[in-house]
Amino acid sequence: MSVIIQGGTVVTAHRSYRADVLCNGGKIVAIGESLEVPKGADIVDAGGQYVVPGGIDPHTHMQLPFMGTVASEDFYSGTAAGLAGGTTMIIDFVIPNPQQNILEAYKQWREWAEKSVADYSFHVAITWWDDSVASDMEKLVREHGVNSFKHFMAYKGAIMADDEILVNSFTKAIELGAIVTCHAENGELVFRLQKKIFEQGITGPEGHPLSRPPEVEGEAANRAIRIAEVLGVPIYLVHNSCKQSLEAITRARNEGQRVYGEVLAGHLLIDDSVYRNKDFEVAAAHVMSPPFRAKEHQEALWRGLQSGNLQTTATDHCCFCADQKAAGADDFRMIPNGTAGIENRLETIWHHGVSTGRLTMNEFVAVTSTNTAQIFNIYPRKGSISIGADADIVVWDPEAHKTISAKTHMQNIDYNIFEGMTVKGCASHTISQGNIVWANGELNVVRGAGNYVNRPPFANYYDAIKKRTEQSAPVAVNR
Ligand code: DUC
Ligand code: ZN
Ligand code: ZN
Repeated sequence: MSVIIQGGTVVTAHRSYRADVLCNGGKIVAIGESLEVPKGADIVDAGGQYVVPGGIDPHTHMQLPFMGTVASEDFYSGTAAGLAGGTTMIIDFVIPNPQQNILEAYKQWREWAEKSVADYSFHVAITWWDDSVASDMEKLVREHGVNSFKHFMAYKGAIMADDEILVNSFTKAIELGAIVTCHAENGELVFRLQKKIFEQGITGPEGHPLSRPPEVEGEAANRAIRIAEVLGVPIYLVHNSCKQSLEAITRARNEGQRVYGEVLAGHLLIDDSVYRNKDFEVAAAHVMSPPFRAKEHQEALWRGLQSGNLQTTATDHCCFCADQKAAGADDFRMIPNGTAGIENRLETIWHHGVSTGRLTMNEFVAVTSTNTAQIFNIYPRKGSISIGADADIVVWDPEAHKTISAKTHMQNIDYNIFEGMTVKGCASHTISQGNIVWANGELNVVRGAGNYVNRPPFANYYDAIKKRTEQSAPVAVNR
């Protein structure tokens, strides 16, 4: 079945131009003015609208078992909600328990993800270390299309990676041609501060940001970056929420280090006053890590995107409903960490980014799709409107209005952190694998239609780094 998108303006990360786009067999097969309409093709009228590559969310946690419960959004409902908002691919996380075989965990996540309605891939977290982890990392890269490994520097006593794990894993990653990613918060300090604040009698959600100040994030960001520098591995820092981690990234990039930074739509738009809300349910609904920050950090994060020191946007979509958040009613440390957003990322970033003049339309495409595809080595199959690319496309109506609400959203969670926000600019149509799956407010998805996307290692680039390192190896003085 063919789909033709007629009369729109194609917007890529690099340019904007008038063209029709023809999709067949799940791929883009023709781009040009006044394309002939194949017999029986579905026609999408994109007059007055933009035709952009489907969004890629590089950071989601569907049905994650976490903090004694399981995230309420599964791979079916989560990828469907993504399509409703113009996100056609996610990169989720396999998070093995400490001592759990990482290949086994990967297979478990693959099974859970089979119900996805849109394409998906996985970063794999390294939560412990021994020789079997090293050899399973190798299998994941060589046989299973994984090219990124995640490290949680927080969550002491659970999934935290200490410096020894970081050094071992980063060293292995470079051998394999994989990129390393980090959740940068100093877990030791968080543990200490949580205890102190709780003992001071602050037991409610307002204790959450107090126990995870920006300095804790800045320290870990800087440490991860410097470890990566010594070992010579490219590094990607997830969910930068504050000036301190942005400064660490900016400094390293200015020195020529290959460091990438991600920012969440939530961190760009929501400040820490939410934790002081008198209603426990509202305050707890915002508990995620790193927490929302004081306003000054938001403007800095926008400037990070504008300057190119932050390259990607994500959501850290990890849903817990009020009954799950209630586990921390008497102790903020027990509130499951996580908020939603996959459905609203593109529209909130368009409204607050493009409509305010902070980002150009092309930059919008770069930070919502193309840069992620490039950093994680799936470009131009994903993140581009080009012949031969996957037909994952969004028709973007810059005039459409919408007021975001948990009452109307598709996400499987009872709260929306953007509740009441009116945005101008929304996905009128989403095309996934060449099929129209979202049109004018209606979803038409097929359970299990999503495909696993293999991400090959960065072989050539890494070979060059290894060669350079060997050439500059120190020499012992001959005495
Ligand atoms: N932060 C969250 O808020 N939830 C899931 C994991 C994480 O790092
Ligand atoms: Zn995280
Ligand atoms: Zn996360």
